[in-house]
Amino acid sequence: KWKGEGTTQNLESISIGRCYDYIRVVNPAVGEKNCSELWEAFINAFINKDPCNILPQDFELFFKLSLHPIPADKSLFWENNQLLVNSFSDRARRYMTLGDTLFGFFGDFLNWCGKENSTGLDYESCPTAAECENNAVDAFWRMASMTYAQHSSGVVHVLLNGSAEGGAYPVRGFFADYEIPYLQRDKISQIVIWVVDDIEGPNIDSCGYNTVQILEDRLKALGYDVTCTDNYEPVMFLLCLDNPDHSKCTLSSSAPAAAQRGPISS
Ligand code: ENP
Repeated sequence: KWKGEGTTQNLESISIGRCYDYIRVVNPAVGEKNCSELWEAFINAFINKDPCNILPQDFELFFKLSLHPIPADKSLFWENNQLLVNSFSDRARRYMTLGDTLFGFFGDFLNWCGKENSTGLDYESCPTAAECENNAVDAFWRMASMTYAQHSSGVVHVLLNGSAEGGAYPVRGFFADYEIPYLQRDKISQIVIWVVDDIEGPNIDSCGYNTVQILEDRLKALGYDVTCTDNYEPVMFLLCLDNPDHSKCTLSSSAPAAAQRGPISS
């Protein structure tokens, strides 16, 4: 019926299992959460309703129950580089992206929708954003983005892809529409932007150019202290794991000569 993929098979087991994995293994610092109650709050947001009329507020109870503190200086926003950002954040060990919070972890990479006049899930198909903006998945991520932005504090980071077609900063997107407007100015000391190109990719955007300039201007106009760095080295190191021979991946020769020559064999 719809053009999009249907609900992920075994959604209930995956979500409840992820919830327990998160509170017991990934990030026990969040304390006790009732994972079955979270699941109920989650599906009650969209089952037995018109799948094209789901609003972020429908997930309010789910977000209230799953909310936990986001450590200061650990927030990392992103666009167009999900796999890179996943390895960089290291499941909240280094940074805590939205996908590394309990509420983001719960739904990451999954798909879901209900059916009107039925308490079942639709495993056949779900509406795409083009078919209807108010679908259950987008409503969830809108509320997730707003909640995450509202609870971010200290130094806030943004990792953008300088090789993305159409620009590193999509001027319409989750970051632009559901995160920036919900950041709390008085809790945020600085916004650090990193623009990293794909190793083989074109250099479409950089700090001070095109859409990155638009982002910098927007954040400054909102009163933020903004810095921007191109091809931030720690992220380059990660990219270089998969491209060790690329010229961009040669380590600069600042190490002492003996260290560069390697171990002395005698
Ligand atoms: P995409 O299109 O690269 O990736 C979407 C994929 O990431 C989907 O598999 C989605 O799970 C999962 N995902 C994780 N976090 C988000 C998210 N936060 N979101 C939508 N999908 C998310 O990502 P986008 O659309 O550009 O969104 C990036 C935004 O996420 C940035 O604003 C960043 O700061 C934020 P699923 O369940 O849809 O399969 C908000 C919207 O964290």
